[in-house]
Amino acid sequence: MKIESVELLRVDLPLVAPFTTSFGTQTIRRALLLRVVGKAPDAAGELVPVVGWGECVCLSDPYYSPEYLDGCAELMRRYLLPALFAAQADGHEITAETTAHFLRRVIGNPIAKAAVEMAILDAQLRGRSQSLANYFGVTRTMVPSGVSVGIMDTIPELLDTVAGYVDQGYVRIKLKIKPGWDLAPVRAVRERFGEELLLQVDANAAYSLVDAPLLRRLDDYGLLLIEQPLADDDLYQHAQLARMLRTPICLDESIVSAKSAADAIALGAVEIINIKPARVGGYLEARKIHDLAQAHGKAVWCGGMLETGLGRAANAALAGLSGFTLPGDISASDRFYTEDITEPFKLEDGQIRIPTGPGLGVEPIPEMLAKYSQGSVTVEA
Ligand code: OSB
Ligand code: MG
Repeated sequence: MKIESVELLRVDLPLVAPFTTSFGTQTIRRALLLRVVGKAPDAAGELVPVVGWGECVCLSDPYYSPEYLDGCAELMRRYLLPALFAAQADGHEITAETTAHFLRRVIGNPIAKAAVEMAILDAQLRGRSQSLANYFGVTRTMVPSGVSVGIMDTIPELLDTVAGYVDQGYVRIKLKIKPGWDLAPVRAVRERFGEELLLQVDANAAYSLVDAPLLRRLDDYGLLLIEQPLADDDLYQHAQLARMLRTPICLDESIVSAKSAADAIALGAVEIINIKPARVGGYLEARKIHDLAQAHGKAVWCGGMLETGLGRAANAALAGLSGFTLPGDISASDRFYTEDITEPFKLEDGQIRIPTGPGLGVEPIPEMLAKYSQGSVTVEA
């Protein structure tokens, strides 16, 4: 496509309730959106004006991953967008498929790079009136919806919260755990909701291998998986832990690319992969990991990063691929927000509908953007 400008929009969305993980508490979603303006080929190859949207799902602080939101905006403005514009000025064609290549000089920073690629992919698909689901070859219309439940002050509060989600129809519950909040909440939820509840836990790297005896006690509760028990770079230790537990190990933070996924599989460090497109540099790399995992007989599911409707739409499309055999953290918009910036995603019989319109199939509602805006800057090509 031909990019003319990229607008970076900061939006603050209040959360319906604080969300606590082993690495901190969030009460607001500081979001960063990208609006790419330019021209892209339509189905007949004629250049037509397009607008594409991307969402940078990085968190405010570098406590989940090394990137942080304001740093992403700065990186885009100073490095990523200039690199793309320079490639374009040199006569190169910028497409979603070539974006990662033109950003390769910048080391790391997958979440920021993913957001740029997402906006270009949306613009490109809108040009030719193709949905993201169709681009992925997805034929499913709905994906099962799970919910990630934060750490609470008390067990009764947790049970009430989980009961609310179960009543709404969520088909899988994920409990955030940390040392001191692990066996008791898992036991309580199992006792209250029974053996049939699809239940899993996420430690966000809060344990180390000396905790293996404690983690082994989770084996009694029939969990689908334990997500990221050890540190991001503890691949070898995860492989050792896997041999001590019956609960399958799922990796989130450790999987930053298809290469790291291949390494983790080869090492025996992972049985199930949480695919978060941003964490691995974008939706195209995410699809590669899906394909790789499927070839190795490993299940994958789509993780979440408290996305607005933009990221949620794209995640739903990706999760329609056949290897996504476990419910993802793709909840309804009202799991986190009273008002989303797009038409809200609703739970329908425990599922989320995959958008069918061109590109992401959703776009920000101007009034919502205006209401929650924290300002924007435009970078011209
Ligand atoms: O580890 O999966 C995680 C949210 C922010 C950062 C990391 C994680 C999460 C979640 C929430 O668990 C998933 C969601 O968006 O529903
Ligand atoms: Mg996780």
